[in-house]
Parts: sequence; structure tokens; C-alpha cells
Amino acid sequence: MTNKPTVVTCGLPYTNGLCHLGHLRTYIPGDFYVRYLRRLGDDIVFICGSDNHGTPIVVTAETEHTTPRAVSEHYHAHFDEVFKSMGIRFDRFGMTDDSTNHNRTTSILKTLIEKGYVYEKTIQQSYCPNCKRFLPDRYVEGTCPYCGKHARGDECDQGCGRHLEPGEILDPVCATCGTKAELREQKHFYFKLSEFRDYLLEYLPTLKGTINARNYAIGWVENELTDWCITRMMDWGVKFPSPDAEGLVCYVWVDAPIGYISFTEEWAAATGGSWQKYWCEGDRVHFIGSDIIYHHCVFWPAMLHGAGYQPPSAVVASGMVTIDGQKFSKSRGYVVWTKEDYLEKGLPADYLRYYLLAYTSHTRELDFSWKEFQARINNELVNTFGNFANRSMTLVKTKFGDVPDVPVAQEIFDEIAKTLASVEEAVRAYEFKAAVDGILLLAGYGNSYISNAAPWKLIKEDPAAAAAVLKNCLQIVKACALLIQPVMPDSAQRLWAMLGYADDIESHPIADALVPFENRTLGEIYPLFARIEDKQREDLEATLAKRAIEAQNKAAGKNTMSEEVKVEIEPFSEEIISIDDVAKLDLRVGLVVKAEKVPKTEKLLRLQVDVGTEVRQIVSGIALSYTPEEMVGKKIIVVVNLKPAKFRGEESNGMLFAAGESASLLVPLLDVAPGTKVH
Ligand code: B3M
Ligand code: ZN
Repeated sequence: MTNKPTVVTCGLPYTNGLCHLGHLRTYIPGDFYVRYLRRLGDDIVFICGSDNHGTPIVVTAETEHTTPRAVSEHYHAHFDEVFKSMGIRFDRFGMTDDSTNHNRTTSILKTLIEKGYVYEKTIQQSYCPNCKRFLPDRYVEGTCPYCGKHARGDECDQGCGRHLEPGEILDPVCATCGTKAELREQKHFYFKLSEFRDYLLEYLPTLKGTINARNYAIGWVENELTDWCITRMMDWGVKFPSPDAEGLVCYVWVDAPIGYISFTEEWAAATGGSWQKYWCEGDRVHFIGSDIIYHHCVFWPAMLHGAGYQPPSAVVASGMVTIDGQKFSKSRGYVVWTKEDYLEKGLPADYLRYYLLAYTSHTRELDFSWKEFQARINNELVNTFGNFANRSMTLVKTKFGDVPDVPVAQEIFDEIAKTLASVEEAVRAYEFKAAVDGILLLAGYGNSYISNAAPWKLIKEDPAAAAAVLKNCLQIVKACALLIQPVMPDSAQRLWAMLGYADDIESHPIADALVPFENRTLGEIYPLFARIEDKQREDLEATLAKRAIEAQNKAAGKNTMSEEVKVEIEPFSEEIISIDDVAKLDLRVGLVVKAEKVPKTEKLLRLQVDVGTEVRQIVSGIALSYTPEEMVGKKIIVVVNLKPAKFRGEESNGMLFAAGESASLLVPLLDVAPGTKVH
């Protein structure tokens, strides 16, 4: 145990969207870390809240015809609820727009101003002549001056990932109306970040946490450190505390991390604790996503140091999440929503907690798939952990009734002690996967031990020896329950009750794993984990696939079918055909190279389709669903051995496939060359 009081924080979610799997990659390890260290006896306060300021929230409020505060409260409540359902238990979950944070931010800014770290500067800022307003951050889009990729006003989100200063973006365009922005003069306030270079170069090598955070930040500071514009021209935010700052609020990345302090103050006020104990002495550990390392390892320590506060002790940066190998994207439909896609499907929070912690090391990219999820849960939780616990307890109950009154072997205590040491080391080193693997290894050890000793056979020849084996097993099960509790609190509590304890497992230190298992009556034994069946996995996959398709259709401007639309299903044909009948159809991939409407008809399009060896004319009744322009470039499936026919005098040499009233075209999902045979 360490005696240093520690405040652990998790990055604050913006209040303009729902909680998804990407968020959880930071919060679940944060929660696990806190739970584990607390049960080693550490003094920890666990702080988070929602990030309410910044332009995206104003944009959302404008679109929804409401206020940024109302938008924030709505999503704040959502995150609060989802975190609780996922077993993520913050001591305080505050809001950056609450008065504590306005006050703390104002106080820190005033100190920075007094100490001479802030200066005024007039810059050229984008202005939309159509919307008649200045365009901060996400109100403007353009080209990144560093890498040339399309970027948002304050960050190059699709290219080099850099933070962009106001006025830096090239070819600025208004994000709301698309008008080319003009440059107009605007007065702003700057923080003298460049003066903190030496400080940061000295500080950063001492920063603990994951190596990706430290190295990335050192790289930036060694290269360049330009002063930082800390104001924005808008109403929503913390008013900049200077008499000449009419209309300016501070930039969201100033008041957001200050929220960590404010929320600790709010926790202290509610509980009678001291926030200074953590912020002026103690340790400060920030769990964040790796896309915001710069803000936490450069801006934040400089600001804290400038204002006379202690900098972060550790920054723990999690890798990003991809979905089925695809970059996470709401607009393309590659997203797993925590509430809708997980909790509301009746899946236990513990499974996802386990999966996210055990899947890969914390700093690596995590590629989510339901298939892998199912495999992990079934193999590791059901077959190893659950099976071992269940076999041990069931045998004791059926063969002996009560727990046999025999001592536990020393080798078992040695194995547990080894596990406790290695898991603690891994947790303190932010190696969460290694920690969870260590726990599963102990369960695996138990599983092999019981299989090899085969007490169900042994009992016939030597009941005393069988009793000793089972007692050893129960000791391992007890250790596993105590160790796994920070990963899967609900399951651990249920296992604790099966072991016959009536109290809260959380009230026991992890070290109780070495306290000999007391002779007691076991509780009711039932399987700890339920297997995820293929059917359930397929349903989960279908939700994801459907969302991606709908997003693509939406992007292509097509109507998507909502859940409510009921389709009249035509009866299936009664005639059964053979495979030879199917083989008669020669189906090929065709590329539409030209398309026109057939004159004086409403429904007919005349298509020129490249079928690999030649270009065929096909006439099709799809004109109500597709314009000729839309059809050009599409790859479709064509019958190439159909007898030619004439429609309204136009020859048609082939046929394409489309489904339903809307004539939804059958197209190859992957890119294949024209002429490719369809089997
Ligand atoms: N609200 C969310 C993000 O950029 C941002 C975090 C603030 S932490 C002080 O991931
Ligand atoms: Zn505009």
C-alpha cells in the first residue's frame, strides 16, 4: 500500500453525444484501478464529470433549438446513469458548467494573469459573412497547415492530429452554411506556453503512467512550443476574467481539466473531506484517451505550474477502439452504444468490464468484435473461471455437505501469494491486461489442480485425501473471488455468497485471499456465468451490420427502412427447383457505364452495362428509384444469358436484380471486376 492520498480522474465526456464503447476503454480501467488499490488499503478519491463547454455543444443546442445547458444536463444524466450501470463508481461526477468550476477557473486564470503569463494579441480570425459571426473551433473547417488534410478549426482530426490555434487553418469555410470565411481582426488572450518549455522538459521525464503519454508529450515539447490562445468569442463558457475581454469566454480546454479540481472540491464539501490533501500534496493520476495526451501533458501541467498547483503525477493513456477493424465512426455506423447495444440487450456489465480489461494491453488499439467477445466470455469466464469455481463448490456440497475441516496445503498459499504480488505489481504499473491474466492464471491453476487430483474418483478410495484437495480448491476459489472483485464486482459478490459469506466482499482486503478458508456451510451453488450462444452473438452482429448499412444509405441519400415499416411478405414459391436449374442462370457483375431515361416513359432506364467482355444494353424499370446519374458507376448483378427482349422499342439484352417497392439494387459488397461470375 502507498500512504500517499491519490486523486484518480477520468477524462470528462462531452455532453453532446451518447456513451459508447470507446468511452469505456478509459473509464473501466480507471474504475478497476481505483477499486483494486482501495482494497490494498490506498487512500483514493475517484473523480469525473461532464465537459459542458466548447463549440460542438453550442452547435448541438442550435440544431435542437434548445440551450447548451439543457443539452448538457440531458447527456450528463445519461453518462451518470450508464456509468453506474457499468459499475463505474465515481465519488463525484460533476459538471464543468456548475458554479464551483466557474469559480475555480476564474481564480486560476486571475493568478496566471497576475503572474504575467497571459497577454493580449489581435489575430486574424475566420468570420462568416453569411451567418454574420466569428467562427471558433468547430464552426469552421478547412485544410490543416501542417499535413494538408481536411481539418476542424481547432484540431486536425483526420490527419496529423495536431491542435490548431485560431486563425491557423487554411481555406476556412463556415461549417454551418459552407460559405467561404473571411478573415477579420479579433482580440484574444494568450497563455505564454513557450515560457514553460524548460519546466516541461524537466518535469515530463518524471511523469509516471503509461509510456505513450510521456514520450508523445516529450516529443512535442522538444520540437515546438508556441503560445496558446485561451479565449473564444462566444457566450457559452466561463467568462474570461479581464476588463477588456468583452464577449470572450475561456477556451474549453482551460476549464475542462480544472473541473478535476472543482469536482474534488464538491466531493470534499459533500463529505467533509479535504481537496487540498489530494491537489496540493498526494498524487494526481489522470486516465485519458490517447488522443488527448497533448492537452494533459503539455497545456495542463504548464497551467497548473503557472498558477502554483502541483502537476499530474501520472497520465494513463488508453489506446483507441476500432469496431470490426473499422475506425470508430458515428456517421459510418461503426459504433457500439453502451446503453442501446449492450445494457439494453440484457448483457451483464461484468462481461464487458472483463473483456475490455483482458483483451489487450491498455495502450494498444482494441479491435472490438462480438465474435471475440463471445469467445473470451465463453472460454475464459465460463469454461475456466466459472467451471473451476462451480466444480469445486458443487463437489464439496454434494459429497461432504459442509466444508471439510482440514488444513490448506502450503503450496496453495504459495501460489496465491505469488499471484497477489504479481497482480499488484501489474496494477501499479498500469498493466491491466497482465493483472487480469494473472487472476485467470490462478483460476487455470485451480482448474488443472482439480482435474489432475480428480477428487470425484479419489473420494471412493481415500475420502480424507479428497477432502484435502477440495479444501485447497475452496481456498483458491476464495482468492479468485477477492482478486476478481475489482474487475467484476457483481459476479464476485455472487461468488462470495456461494462460498457462504453473508457480508460484502468489498469490505475485505485483497490480502484476505491468504486467510485460511473458514469451515462453514456453502451457499446456494449455481453457474456463475452464462454462456453467450451463437444465436445471441448473431443478433448482436446483425444490429451492428444494419447500422453500418443504414449509415451508408443515409450518406448516399437513400431512404432507409425504419424499424416500424412492415413489409408484406409474398408467399414463397411452391415449386422446388434443383441446383441445375439455378446453374442455368449465368450471373455476372456488371458496371453501369451510361444511363438515360427511355423517352416518353416514366419508369424505364436504358443502361449500358460493361459485363467484362462487352458493353450490353439493358432496359430496366427502375427510373422511379434512381436517376441516370446515380446509376452510372454502380456495379450490379446481371443475368447475361437471357433471351433478348424489347421494351417500348428498346432492345434489352440482360436483366438486373432489385428488391421491393423501392427497387433496392443487388450489388456486390466488395469491389470485384465487371464480368466476374456470381456463384
Ligand atoms: N471532453 C473529451 C475528449 O476530448 C474531452 C475530455 C476533457 S478532459 C479534461 O476526449
Ligand atoms: Zn456561415
